[in-house]
Amino acid sequence: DEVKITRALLSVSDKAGLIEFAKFLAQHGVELLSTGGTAKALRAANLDCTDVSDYTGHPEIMDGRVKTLHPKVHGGIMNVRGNAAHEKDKAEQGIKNIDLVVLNLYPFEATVAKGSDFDTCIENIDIGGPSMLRSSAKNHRYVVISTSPSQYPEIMAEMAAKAGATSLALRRRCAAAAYSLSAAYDSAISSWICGQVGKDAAPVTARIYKHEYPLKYGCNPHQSPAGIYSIVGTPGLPFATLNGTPGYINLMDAVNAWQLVKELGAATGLPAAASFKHCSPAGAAVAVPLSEEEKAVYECGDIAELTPAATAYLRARNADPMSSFGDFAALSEVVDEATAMVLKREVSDGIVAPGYEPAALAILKAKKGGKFIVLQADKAFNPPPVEFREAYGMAFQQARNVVVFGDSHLEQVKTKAALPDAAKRDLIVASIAVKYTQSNSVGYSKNGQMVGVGAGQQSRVDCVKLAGRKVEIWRLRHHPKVKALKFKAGVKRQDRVNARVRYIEGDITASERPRWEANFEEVPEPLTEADKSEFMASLDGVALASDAFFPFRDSIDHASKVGVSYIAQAGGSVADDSVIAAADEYKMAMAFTGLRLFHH
Ligand code: 93A
Repeated sequence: DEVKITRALLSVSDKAGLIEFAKFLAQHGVELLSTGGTAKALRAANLDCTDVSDYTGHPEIMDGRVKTLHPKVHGGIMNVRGNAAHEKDKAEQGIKNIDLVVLNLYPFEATVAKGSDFDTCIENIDIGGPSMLRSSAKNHRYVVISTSPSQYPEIMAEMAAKAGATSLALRRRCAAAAYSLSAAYDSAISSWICGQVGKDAAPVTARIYKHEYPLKYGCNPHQSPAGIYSIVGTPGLPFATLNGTPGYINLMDAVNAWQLVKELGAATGLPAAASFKHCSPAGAAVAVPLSEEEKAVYECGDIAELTPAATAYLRARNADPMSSFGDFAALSEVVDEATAMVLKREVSDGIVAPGYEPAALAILKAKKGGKFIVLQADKAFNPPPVEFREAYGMAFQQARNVVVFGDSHLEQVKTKAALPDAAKRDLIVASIAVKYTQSNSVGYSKNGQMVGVGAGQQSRVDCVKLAGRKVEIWRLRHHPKVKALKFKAGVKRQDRVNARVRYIEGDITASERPRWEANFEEVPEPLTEADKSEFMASLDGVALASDAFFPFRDSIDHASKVGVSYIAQAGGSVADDSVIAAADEYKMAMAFTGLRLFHH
């Protein structure tokens, strides 16, 4: 299985490592054949080589478009050594064995990425390189095909150990790498040229993924292998990892959370933040300054300077701080020190943002014993307009949901009550949040902040109720009795959050009670049903967005219990008239957006 290398053809665009490798080959008595630019580089380093054109007896023509496309090249690569007929052809045509092909291709992807014009991109489609790559990979029984400088050390090590020969195992690995490169190269060309001829062109029938890094596992520890791939022919991944090791669900959260804050920031002109759990937001918000009461309720009165970014995250985290435990955070703006300080004391898995001030990055890197995940999003990243995903052996294709929710979606007000301009911001916040929430989803917002997100329910009204319960808890956290709770020193932040929720819920069991009471200096008086309903009755001005139409009026009835005054929903149900009548009964303003925002 070992084949000694006697003659090599070198033809590389990326000349990294070339000279060292060629010197090694020369020292092992390998004859070097080479194309124009590569030969020049070898000779400049005092290495002897034969021009391919001297070997073939045919000059490079047409500006190098035809230089290695010759039977003496491909016959030298592809002949079956020892085959009588092939040996006869070789002798008659003056063909010599080529046992090693060292090449890398014209940098097509880099040329496209630079924004080069059409003709320049076309000129950078390599033809001769992939042809030699394919012939030598096919004949790897005898030939080594090296397509990347990263392979040179391995090849040199084998040759050194085997007196100038290589093993079949190495040649087969190299062939596999070569065909993968060839597929990826053609895929990049195909994606680019399909884009050039417009969306009516034949659909892209195959996408090639490039392995970027492995993941510990997928959704669960027994789901391995797992990894992250970029799409060949695109500029790469949207996030750079600055700290920690993101997992599968972290990255799914980051993908959703980053899009949400990017859109929310752009739609409102304010810094935006999100707090994600299991691919849905527990909260999202824009930087509307916090009142003194909100600062007290959100336990952030001690922070000297609340910057807009810190304010946005505090609001996002405080929609539903019980659910936000161990969240993945996202910021639309550069993370400053104040935001990092807020995150520092929360239990959180990671963050994605377009940048980090050095002091903020240092704080975040130290979090979680150094394991806090910090991702830097590329603001200019522009994913392909069509996306694919695989499930159970099927690939699904759809156009990305690129619609940008804004004022224009709030023009069709169907109710007697008009939609005040001040309410539009909150409906935009809620609508963009549900756009990135697993369906069915609804979201309630107030003061530029989500105050209840309902995700992934099979029925819409359940979603309205579930999220409505979160609004109630959020609201009752402002009740004087809740604000007056006296926690013992040493009770952790998240334990205070959870104990308050149980206080508000009120259904504490006898066996739960002693442990719950142990949180407090003074055991609090119960928060009665009368306390709750009186306090809830004073809540109004809440905005509600739904990711699709309401099929019955029951959702409106339930929404009325948690202060909803404004609604944005798709419309288009057979029950629209009765849903509008219900909104009118409660004096709510309701806009039909004409836009369904299911998300999976
Ligand atoms: O223009 S080509 O498609 N025609 C060819 O016959 C050919 N042979 C090798 N491009 C061709 N190559 C490519 O030239 C190689 O794949 C390599 O990328 C590059 C090396 O050219 P040079 O040695 O002149 O720098």
